[in-house]
Amino acid sequence: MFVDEITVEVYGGRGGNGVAIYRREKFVEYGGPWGGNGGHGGSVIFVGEEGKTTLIDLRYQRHIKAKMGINGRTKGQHGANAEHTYIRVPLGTIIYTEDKSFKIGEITEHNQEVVVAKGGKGGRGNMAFATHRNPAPDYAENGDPGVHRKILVELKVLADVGLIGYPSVGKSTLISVVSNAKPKIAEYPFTTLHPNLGMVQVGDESFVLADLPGLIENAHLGLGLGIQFLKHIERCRVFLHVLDLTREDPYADYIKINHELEMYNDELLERPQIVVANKIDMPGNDDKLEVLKSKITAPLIVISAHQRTDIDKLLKKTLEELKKAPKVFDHTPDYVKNYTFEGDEPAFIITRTDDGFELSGEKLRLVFERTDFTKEEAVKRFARQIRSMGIDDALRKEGAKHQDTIRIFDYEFEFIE
Ligand SMILES: Nc1nc2c(ncn2[C@@H]2O[C@H](COP(=O)(O)OP(=O)(O)OP(=O)(O)O)[C@@H](O)[C@H]2O)c(=O)[nH]1
Ligand SMILES: [Mg+2]
Repeated sequence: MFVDEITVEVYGGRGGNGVAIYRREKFVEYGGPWGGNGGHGGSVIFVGEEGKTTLIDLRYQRHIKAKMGINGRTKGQHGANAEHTYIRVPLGTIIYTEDKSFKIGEITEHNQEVVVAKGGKGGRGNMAFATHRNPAPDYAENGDPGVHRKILVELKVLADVGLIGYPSVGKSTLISVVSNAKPKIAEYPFTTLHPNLGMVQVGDESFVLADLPGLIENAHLGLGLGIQFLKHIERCRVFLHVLDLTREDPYADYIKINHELEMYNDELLERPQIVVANKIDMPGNDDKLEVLKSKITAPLIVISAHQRTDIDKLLKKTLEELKKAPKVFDHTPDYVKNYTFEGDEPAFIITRTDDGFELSGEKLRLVFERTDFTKEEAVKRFARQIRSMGIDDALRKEGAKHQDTIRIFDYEFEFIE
């Protein structure tokens, strides 16, 4: 089965906790802090895999969770960083936030990596907090939570050259004789239900060819296999427009298919096309061929895919056009570079509740998550940290009074003046 769009949930691993531990040795009178840092959580990383052509694997893993970092230990030993979780995806995979408002990344090359959910940083152990003023801190940080989000994963097949044309004109037959691809071939329309990719070798050069499902009139409106496959031709730099000489009016077919391309995305008409008149082995079609020759200005190559007539000529011409053709980029705007929580969001948000105030915000959450609330010293440190963020002043400005309840995530405090 072919899957080219899917939503999955990804979870970066939580960072390991730092620990608060003291040194106890026979001849050391005052043991110092000796707790190590936690290891970093693993990230979920998508990696490009040349041979893959579908996102089907993701259908069976809708929740992808990376491993947690290991907690710090005594003797100042740091916990190990968790291994990353790698998911192999086809080239041409584009990753968006669930609502598609942001593009997180795009994979166009073999072994290229895109981090889709970063793991959390490990927390610092009490050894890391020791200073002259506070040589024996009795607190450590918890690890940061990993990024958790829903992502929309979309595949737009990445091929250099795309085969387009009506059903049954011989597109699959052609890819099967020029490449390693083994598509289904049959005389009924819509034999090909999803794109097939093949590597075509021409001398010591090569290109990737895509066999696409047949198009019919009004495909751009959803007819036949329709629009869902038109997106796969958007990335091809050259089209082989296959015409079947045994059809009634191959020239009319040519016009109609080009119209479909134009209606879907008018830029597609600017891509170089080579017109491939197929099935020349079938007699009685000379008149139709003459019409094509007189009316079509694009390069025209006459072949028989079945008999392998003039295939070399076609491949040489294709390579020639490919060398001249400009690169094609995905046009979805790329916001990934400024898509971070830091900077975009306020450090904290104050909302009024029935009995007091509620605090939220990504930065505050991070400070909160790092705090080990079972340790009194850690709680005091948390209070100092949020004071330095300006939260006390802001609460006062919002009208907070002595003994008002302040809720911070699942914790409650009393406001003390
Ligand atoms: N005589 C002749 N028949 C051909 C030639 N090339 C393909 N065919 C036949 O045409 C029929 C359709 O071929 P396919 O390769 O499946 O056509 P397609 O364009 O991939 O069709 P869809 O996948 O339905 O879009 C098959 O019966 C082929 O054997 C050719 O050069 N000569
Ligand atoms: Mg086919």
